Amino acid sequence: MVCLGGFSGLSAQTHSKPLPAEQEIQLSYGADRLGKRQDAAMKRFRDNRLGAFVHWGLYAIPGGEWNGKVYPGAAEWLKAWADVPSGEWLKLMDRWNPQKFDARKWARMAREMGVKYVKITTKHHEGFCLWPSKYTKNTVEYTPYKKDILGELVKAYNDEGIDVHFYFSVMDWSHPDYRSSIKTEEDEKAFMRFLEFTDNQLKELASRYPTVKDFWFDGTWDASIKENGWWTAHVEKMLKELLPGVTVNSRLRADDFGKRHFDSNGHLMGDYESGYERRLPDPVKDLKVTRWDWEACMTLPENQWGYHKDWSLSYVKNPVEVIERIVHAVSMGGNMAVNFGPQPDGDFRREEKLMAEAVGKWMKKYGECVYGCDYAGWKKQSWGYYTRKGRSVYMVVFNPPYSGNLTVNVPQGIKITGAVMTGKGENLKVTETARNEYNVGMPVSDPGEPFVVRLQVEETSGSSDKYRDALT
Ligand code: H76
Repeated sequence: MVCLGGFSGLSAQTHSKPLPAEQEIQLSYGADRLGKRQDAAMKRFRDNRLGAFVHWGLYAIPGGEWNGKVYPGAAEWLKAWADVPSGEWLKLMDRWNPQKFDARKWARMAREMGVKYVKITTKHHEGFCLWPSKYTKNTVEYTPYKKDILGELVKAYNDEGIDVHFYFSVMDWSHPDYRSSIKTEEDEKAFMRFLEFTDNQLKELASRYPTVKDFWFDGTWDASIKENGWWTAHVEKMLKELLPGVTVNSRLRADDFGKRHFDSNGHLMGDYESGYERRLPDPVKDLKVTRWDWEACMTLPENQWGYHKDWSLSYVKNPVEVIERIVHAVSMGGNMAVNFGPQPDGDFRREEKLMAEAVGKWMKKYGECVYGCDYAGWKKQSWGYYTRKGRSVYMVVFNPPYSGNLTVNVPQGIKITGAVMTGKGENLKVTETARNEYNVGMPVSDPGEPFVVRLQVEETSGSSDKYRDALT
């Protein structure tokens, strides 16, 4: 049932060029739309830009350690690393009693960090549900804590104006009917029962928590699921009928031929691409990502999503590195979800609290270069990244050059008429240095942190439509 080959699912976002329309293959379960969704719900998803991911489940209790041995792999996969049978793993439920859990505190922390949405693991691969599902006993209801964690979180985040997204693993290591591959008629029958069980759980989530804005599917890489692409199309349709406007990630989807994320004609399935896990597209070479919506997600250590007690096992990113990844994603038209793995007692580890605080402080000052922003269409410079919102183009400076001159190459027909430090209002010196090239001077005193310059931009009469589009 454990499919470690599953990690290959992460590289499935490889994208082949779409075929000329007349050569396209007829698909029953391929993309049902070309190009980005432009409705209000999708715009909101996109404009939010910064989100948090929360991985919380039974795996937080052992925190990467089983029978005295600490496993360096991802803590939420410990059941697989230590080869723990389901019956034994689920005994952790007797110890699920997070006395420090306070949903309102979590929501305040998210607000302080400046995230506009939170993606919560409703059920990870282990099969333990954070809501009292009536379709299984592996839920919070049958723990000493008893209460509906998911319900409390949805309410608390929504009360703070934060959108809630649901992470849901289709692969379920604790369900007797789950199959990673189908070899016999018996397997087939069991797996069809499992798909029905999954439909029921999803319908249950949609009706119990109707404010949910997004479903982010994971654990969809096994052969059994790829061979049933029809079911992934059905789930997308079912959720959209139940919850108008809801968004669904590409990772859910497989087409008639088991092709994932992008269908056999090269068109994105689902509403946004979701393969950038712990990595980002190259800012120069991978501009194709600006043609569709996408969301990346990142961990602070190299690869820990659930709580792991030993963070000395790998490098841990500092707040500036987190901020740089957020801006990098936005500069290429993507979202970023920064992960948290709460402790078994319901509190957050110190490192995560400090990170959230530092990111929040920066976002308060400079967040206008993130929220509602998009790819600017300007040539990348080594000092950092561009983002844009309507007529404002932002320079987000991470590496000021030794010269103190920030080079800006503008597209044909664009003129820079001013440059202002975001947060401070200081005007920066702008010098035209060549055709379509400017130098923007550094602020007088060193900001001591990544900083943001808002460019005032004008179009001259010779401006091509292409760049007019980039500015409106
Ligand atoms: C592999 C894998 C899973 N996908 C990430 C988002 C985590 O949930 C990890 O366990």
